[in-house]
Amino acid sequence: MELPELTLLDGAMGTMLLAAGLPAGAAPELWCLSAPETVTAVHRAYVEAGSRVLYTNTFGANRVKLAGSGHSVAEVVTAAVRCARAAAGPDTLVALDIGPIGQLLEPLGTLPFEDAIDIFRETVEAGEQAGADLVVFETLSDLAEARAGVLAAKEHSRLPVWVTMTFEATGRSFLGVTPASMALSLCGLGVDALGFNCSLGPAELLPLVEELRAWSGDTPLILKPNAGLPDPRSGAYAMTPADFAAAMAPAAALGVRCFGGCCGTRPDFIAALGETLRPLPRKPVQRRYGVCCATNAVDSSAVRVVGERINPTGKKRLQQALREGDLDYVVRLALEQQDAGAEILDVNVGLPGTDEPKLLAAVVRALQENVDLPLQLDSSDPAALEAGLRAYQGKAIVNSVNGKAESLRDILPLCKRYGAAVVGLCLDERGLPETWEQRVEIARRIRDAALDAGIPQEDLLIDCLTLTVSAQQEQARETLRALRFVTEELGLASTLGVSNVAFGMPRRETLTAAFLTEALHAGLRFPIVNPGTALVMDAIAAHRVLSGQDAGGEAYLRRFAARTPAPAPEQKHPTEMTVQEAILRGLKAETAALTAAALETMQPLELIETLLIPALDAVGAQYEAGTLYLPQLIKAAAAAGEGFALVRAKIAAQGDSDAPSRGKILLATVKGDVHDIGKNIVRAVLENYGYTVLDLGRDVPPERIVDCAVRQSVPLVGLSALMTTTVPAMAETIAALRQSGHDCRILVGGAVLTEDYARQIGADAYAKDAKGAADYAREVFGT
Ligand code: B1M
Repeated sequence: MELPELTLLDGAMGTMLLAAGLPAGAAPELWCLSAPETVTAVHRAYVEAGSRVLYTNTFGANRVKLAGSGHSVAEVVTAAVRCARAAAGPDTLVALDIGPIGQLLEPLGTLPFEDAIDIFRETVEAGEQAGADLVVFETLSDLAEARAGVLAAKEHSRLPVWVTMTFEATGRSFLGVTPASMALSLCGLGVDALGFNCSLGPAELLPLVEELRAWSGDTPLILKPNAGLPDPRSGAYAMTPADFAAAMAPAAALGVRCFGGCCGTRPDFIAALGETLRPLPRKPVQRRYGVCCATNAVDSSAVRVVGERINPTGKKRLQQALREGDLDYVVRLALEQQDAGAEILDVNVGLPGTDEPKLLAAVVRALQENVDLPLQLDSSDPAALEAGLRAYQGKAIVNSVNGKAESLRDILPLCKRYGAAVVGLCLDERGLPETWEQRVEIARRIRDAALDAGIPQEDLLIDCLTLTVSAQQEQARETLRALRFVTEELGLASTLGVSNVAFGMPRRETLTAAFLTEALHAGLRFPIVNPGTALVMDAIAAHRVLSGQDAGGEAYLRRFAARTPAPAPEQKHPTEMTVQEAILRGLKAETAALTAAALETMQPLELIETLLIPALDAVGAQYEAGTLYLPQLIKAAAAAGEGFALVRAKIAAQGDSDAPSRGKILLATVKGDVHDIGKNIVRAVLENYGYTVLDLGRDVPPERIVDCAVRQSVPLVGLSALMTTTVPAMAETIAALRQSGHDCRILVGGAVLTEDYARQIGADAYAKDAKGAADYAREVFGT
């Protein structure tokens, strides 16, 4: 689909329907069936304002959100496409609009990735059948969900695919995705256009558009922001149509071709865009290539360290871990390499007698949950590579294809389909060539095949292959000559596993580091090394200074600042980790082991106060500072949960379960709040003191709390809230309890509360911790 230089999209739909009488809280999509003429009237108003792409009223038309509505996805989507088509002129496109599913995908939530693809498939198929011209996924903040959408559309329809994601003022999506990761992954999957919607106002989004463009090249960009930032009190958007259009105009110089509006915009905003926007000369940009995971992109224009240690060859402990499904061990290897300076991790799980596709996918999932480094999937089995690539939420490197016809035929299409970069090994049906010229000849053949398969040459890394000098001394020169030619004459990036050069020789590190230095000098870009080898990493640090990649030698100075001559970089053995580090890294097994060890010498409450809570405070502070993202917050909470479970068990074991109850206490975390770690500690301590606790859980509405307190004649109700936004729900619950006439005392707690505030909202008491809660219970029950 060829897009004109400037294309006007439409503006908000939901608010237009609300203005037309849609009851608040009703599903707007259902109006395509019950009030189609109103929906068409909104579309028509946008066409009259100049829109040339109409988004169907199907934002929530998926099987999860429509469940219980009495209507199928196909019914709603068909009616919605009809509504848009009825307003569209001959030169207007109808875009099937698809918003987030409404459930978090694994591992953050419970929705499996393949189920997400299937949910999107259903909507896309209905849209294509109903005659939509393209499909647009919008308002996504999870790269996994965006990938699921694109794969669903590409695998089940012929429609062009657009994707817009929602970013925050931090420059990342709510789930920590960067514009670079978004661009690398989605352009790799072959989207037809990409950009931002909703999020912020135009002015706030322009720097992000600039970054997106640097990583997405010529792919058309979309900008559909809100009408500025909302007034925090009224929620109203402040921008006028003229302000909005003026703020959008500079985006034409940044490669934006599709302009529209989101929350707070109306047809007059689109009309103003039409009057104001003009094609502008494109600001020059340095195109960037690389690979990424969802939260971290690695630019391939500089030397990048690829960690080699996740490879079972010759490693008994890793072999055992892979056979037993001990993925924590694999994650530890990954973290050690990250700490030692790896920027990409090679992942090889090929072990005879295992199901490699299943294992590679599982390892990929475990690694991307815990480590924010891009992965290089290392296998010769196309089925394993496909399973790994499907599970990988980013742009991976495939290691490898070689010059054999079969390898090129089977593996390159996979790289193209999943948008991966690829390593090309200089060997073919005749084996490993002895001369540098023959290697270059194979590199050329691989490059041509990659280009034919639609893979840009910037996504190809040639491996000229390292042989052992102890057996074939002259081969080191051949490798280096091939490498230099590939770099200088073919203009391709390269990779090389260097340590093999020194096999069978004394002081292997010395020889490896020397060979690596020569290889870097010949143009090596992605050395595959053990980042735990100090000499090797020192050689890379030195090369970065000498080649100008380390500006001012700052990284070099930092590396050696605290060191006496060249010891190994610090590698922390898991047993030396602190509870805080284990929680920060989201390591469940380590947190449990370290907590269990600490419990041997510490009292449970002391351990909570001095180790677990400070660790979570550190996590919370980093989250607030924007240096850690929701996925890590969730992982850290899950790891801390392992520690808290052990502490609770210890508290319970110290109690006397046969003693008669000292009284009944109701506990709940209030409506809208899912934080329950603190409340669960309070429960354990109260039970330990001999009270019977009725725990209603978290996110509990006031009615349920009142109902239970009244029916069970509970004399003491304990409420917990952790967020400023949920304290009002606590006040509401207290008011409801008082209004019910039920005679009870109310105790409140949680990190956001204070004594004063507790009094203001009508509580009888505030406890700063679990022990304080037990003290107050003793006061209430007199025992
Ligand atoms: Co979230 N979270 N979280 N979180 N989380 C906070 C609370 C936050 C302060 C982090 C931050 O930004 N610095 C922030 C709130 C900001 C604010 O309102 N001021 C926040 C946010 C924003 C969010 C989300 C909105 C993030 C998002 O989705 N964008 C989201 C909210 C979802 C929702 O509730 N609707 C969210 C989600 C989560 C997780 C699910 C990932 C996880 C909770 C898991 C769970 O509880 N099952 C989580 C976590 C772990 C935290 C932090 C890091 C730790 C909370 C905790 O468990 N502390 C927290 C930052 C922090 O507190 N430093 C943060 C340990 C616990 C033992 O302490 O609960 O205070 P606490 O309990 C103590 C005392 O307060 C007292 O005794 C306990 C033991 O001493 N106490 C009582 C508690 N209740 C009591 C009741 C009593 C008496 C004493 O009598 C009845």
